[in-house]
Amino acid sequence: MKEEILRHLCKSLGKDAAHSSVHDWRVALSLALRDRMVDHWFRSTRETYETRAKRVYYLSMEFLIGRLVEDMAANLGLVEEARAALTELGQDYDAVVLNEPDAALGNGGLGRLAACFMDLLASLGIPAYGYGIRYEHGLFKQDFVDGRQVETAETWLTQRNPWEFERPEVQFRIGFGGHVDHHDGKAYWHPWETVLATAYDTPVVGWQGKWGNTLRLWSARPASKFDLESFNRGDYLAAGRSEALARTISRVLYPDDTTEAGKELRLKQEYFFTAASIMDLLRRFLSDHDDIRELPQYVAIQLNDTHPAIAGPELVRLMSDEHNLPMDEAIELARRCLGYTNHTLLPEALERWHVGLLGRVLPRHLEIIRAIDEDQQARHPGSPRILEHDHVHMGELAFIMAHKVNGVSALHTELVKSTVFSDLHRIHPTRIVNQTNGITPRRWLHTCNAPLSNLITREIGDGWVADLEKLKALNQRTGDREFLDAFSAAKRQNKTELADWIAQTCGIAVDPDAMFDVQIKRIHEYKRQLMNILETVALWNEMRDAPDAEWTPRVKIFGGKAAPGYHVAKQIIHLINDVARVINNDPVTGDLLKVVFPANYNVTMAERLIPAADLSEQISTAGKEASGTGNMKFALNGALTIGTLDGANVEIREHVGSENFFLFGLTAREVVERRHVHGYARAAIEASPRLSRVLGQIADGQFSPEDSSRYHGLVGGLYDHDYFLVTCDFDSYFDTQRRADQVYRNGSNWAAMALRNTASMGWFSSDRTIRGYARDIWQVDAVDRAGLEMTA
Ligand code: 9GP
Repeated sequence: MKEEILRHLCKSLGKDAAHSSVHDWRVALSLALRDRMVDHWFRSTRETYETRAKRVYYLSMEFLIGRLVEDMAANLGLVEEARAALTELGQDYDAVVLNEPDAALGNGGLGRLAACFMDLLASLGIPAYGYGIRYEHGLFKQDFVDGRQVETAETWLTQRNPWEFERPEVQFRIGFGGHVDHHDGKAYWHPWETVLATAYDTPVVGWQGKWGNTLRLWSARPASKFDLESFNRGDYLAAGRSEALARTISRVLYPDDTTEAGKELRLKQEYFFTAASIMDLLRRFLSDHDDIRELPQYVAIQLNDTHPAIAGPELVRLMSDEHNLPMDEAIELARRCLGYTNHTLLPEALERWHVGLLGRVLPRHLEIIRAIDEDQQARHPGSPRILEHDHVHMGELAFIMAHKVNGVSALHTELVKSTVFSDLHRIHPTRIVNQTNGITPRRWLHTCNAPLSNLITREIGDGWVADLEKLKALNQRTGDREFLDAFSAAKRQNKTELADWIAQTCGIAVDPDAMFDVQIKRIHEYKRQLMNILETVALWNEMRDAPDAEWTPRVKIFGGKAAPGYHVAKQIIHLINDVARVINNDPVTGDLLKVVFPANYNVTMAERLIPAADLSEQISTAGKEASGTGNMKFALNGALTIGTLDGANVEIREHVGSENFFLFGLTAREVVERRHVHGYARAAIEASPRLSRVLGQIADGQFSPEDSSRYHGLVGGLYDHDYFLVTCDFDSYFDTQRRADQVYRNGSNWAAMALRNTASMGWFSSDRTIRGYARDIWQVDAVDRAGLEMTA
């Protein structure tokens, strides 16, 4: 390893060890690790061709990969070797690992799930490709200026990305706009604009390095030649225009789509990567098969949300316009290949495109969508329409074009059946299935939490890393004082490290013995960070009223970004920072209560916070969080959950036992009923002196003396249209928090409850999830090449 690192430093980077930076060492180490992956990767690809195995194609606008060095080293079993090699070379391994930029090609749960799935597909030896976009700028970087969120461009690609292989030979022409001619019973699309999709491949090797799959990300390039004539005329801008326009498509993750131009760009991004992926998989299939009718036997395509839903019409277009299949047969064949995962019920996230826009950008696809709509009507008269009120409804399109549609937790799947897709479900009663999300235990315990991971391995061996259900053995230790002490010591070590990091990055001193209460996720009204900060103020009030009473010291930790155009979410961020400033400087409460909100939450920060958390905040309005996966990561790392009966919380609670979970709040059904009660929010506030007081303080500018009316709108909104029922759940949340305080004061009881959480989370490994998809949706075999035991 040492020699390989030095060789890369010299031959690949052209650097001399004596004059190399941390960055150089990190790239050299990554290249050395990548070398070790390549053989496994080639072997896997060869085997897939030889056995003509069915391949899974996972189409996702987002892959929230995070850093890869540790992940790759762990899967290859090379962490110790890499550490030793760098140490011998006089380098600090941890600093080298931390030098890697956090690849944030995603917003949150959906993108992180896609990354976990890539790990598991490889670990289970399922031949698979992840397909997405190689964004030049991932999710924006968040800073706080006077407590306000400020966004700047993220720049992960300004340094060399050592993991990827550029494939200039793998290119597809992607058309936009133009018109469609029909003659001799055939359609001919003449796009007005064309860009090239170029592939970049990252090998993804599973646990123990036995199988390698590919994450293929597409980058946009101009299809036209460089305009030398304009350049020679001195018109340099004109010469570069087509290049700039083409590159725009893969420039940023989630462009602001509140403008028409933004909407068009987003639609082009979706079509760009979907079309390139479909063309690529068809090319691969046809290199080995003659009859396109066999496609469903060899190809399973999973649509991660509706973003790649244009895959249905694109497959139909290629099969009918280019391979001359009748349209109805093409529709049926495409359907047999496609599966669709729904990740949200929020109406604003279920995509709809105006027919004017879709017809302008993708005229042939609009015709095909009409044909699919008619085909559905002919087979099922009265079925919900894909095209309605001048819009193309991508959820309906994805549903109708998929042979299976899945929700991501038991509750969410039931709600998918009974709400957004109730009519389609009645027509196709076996199409919707559930696949509760899962997480990879490799990244989310083994790698991110060394103290706990080592303790578990000492106690029950290391089989749990591959088969998480083995953690169940720890249930026998919940009465073992010595083991509980060791378990608490591992948590304490993580908390101490986090406290040091908080002191360095936020300048706030926190006590590692206080309860670390963590809410990290996108900032959204339904996730109710607002309720958390209101509860913080209420607790602060009561601590100040009786500072000598018996309190459990708390550190409230927040992390998350608000979408740049989401005004209320940004106000919530501002409020948390304003409250933090006041509370953290209050000599009366001192160490009893601190509020910490480090900027720029990302995967790396999650890996730091989750192992150190005592309490996991999963407090969404019931019925709104499709699943959550952070909830699983926390429980696995021995945090207790305070949560509502929402998303996967329901199943987590069933697994860890209701006595080891702090439940509060209205159920999904009660939420719907409560919304029908006239003036429910005002009534709830008036019935709660505690909440009224807090809202009064915020509205009066107690936390924003420089601008006392700053939160009038936010507070007024709670009185008038508290759609997410913060007011109705507040008292029950507050009381449950105090119950958590009490239990925390009895340290060994808390530790036993936390251990039960860790021990019971085996079911939430994405091994189980991927096996479920393989069996129920893709009809492929999990070959268990990595020696993972079959638990499903
Ligand atoms: O909001 C859901 C989250 O609950 C879920 O865990 C995640 C993965 O399934 O998907 C999120 N949805 C989105 O990010 C957008 O639909």
